[in-house]
Amino acid sequence: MKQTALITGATSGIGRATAHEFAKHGINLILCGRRQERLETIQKALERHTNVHILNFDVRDKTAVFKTIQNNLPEAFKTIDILINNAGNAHGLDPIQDGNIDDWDAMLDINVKGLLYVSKAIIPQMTKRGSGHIINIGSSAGKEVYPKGNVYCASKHAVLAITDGMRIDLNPYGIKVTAINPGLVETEFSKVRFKGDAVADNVYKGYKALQPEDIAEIIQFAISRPAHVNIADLLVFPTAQANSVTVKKDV
Ligand code: NDP
Ligand code: 8X3
Repeated sequence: MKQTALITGATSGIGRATAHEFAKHGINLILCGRRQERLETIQKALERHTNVHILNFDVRDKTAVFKTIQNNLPEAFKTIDILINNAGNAHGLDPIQDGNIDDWDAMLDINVKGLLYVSKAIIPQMTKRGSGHIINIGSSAGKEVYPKGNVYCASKHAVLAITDGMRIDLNPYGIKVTAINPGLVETEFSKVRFKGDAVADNVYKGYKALQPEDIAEIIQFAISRPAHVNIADLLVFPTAQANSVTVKKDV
């Protein structure tokens, strides 16, 4: 039986790479994001390999999340075996005293509350069936706090706490819950964090950062373990990175 995965943040970076990886393995895909044109382009590219349905919603919009997931899924996509909670970003990199309140709202609303809304919309069918796999994309920023990381780090610490909480509460239902926590991955992440500022161009320079495909392969590995194996919590860095502030760069 073909499995079905719902991936949030599938229009870019880790989410898009995961969609490609899953398509290679014939997994049915529900791809979510806000950029409709990108969703359609990715759908077209992947439909050669598997069945693809696209859903356009902002994870911050509680009503849209529930309405879209409950009402806009064709019969063939209604049973979701794998949920990849990936949508998220950092917004800004400022000391707490200079932080922008809109950035704080965005990070907490998207990275934390958005993940909760999407999970809440999907968990009931998993508990009912007594099966499912939820993968939350955390970050090394959820394991440690770095200078000016304050609220982004808080949002990713929250993702890890929620992941642990889900694993405990969903344990009676046989549902796997996994946190994948990457260090520096070369995506649009820095463009979003620095709002297109030129500083974003330097984040991945002078060393080989993780590529989104590296994370996608790890996610594929996690979802393809035998039924009795759950990867609970995985931290992955580029070789050049030892922690959030230690990165060996060519000068
Ligand atoms: P990208 O910026 O490339 O991708 C972010 C994705 O999230 C996009 O598809 C975007 O889609 C989606 N998204 C953002 N805001 C919303 C929203 N309000 N509603 C719905 N979707 C949204 O970044 P990454 O691929 O790097 O990031 C993916 C995840 O990985 C994030 O949770 C990030 O925190 C985490 N991560 C990233 C690391 C990195 O170094 N890059 C390291 C560790 C973790 P759209 O704009 O179309 O809605
Ligand atoms: C993304 C990695 O170091 O920019 O979560 O916080 S970092």
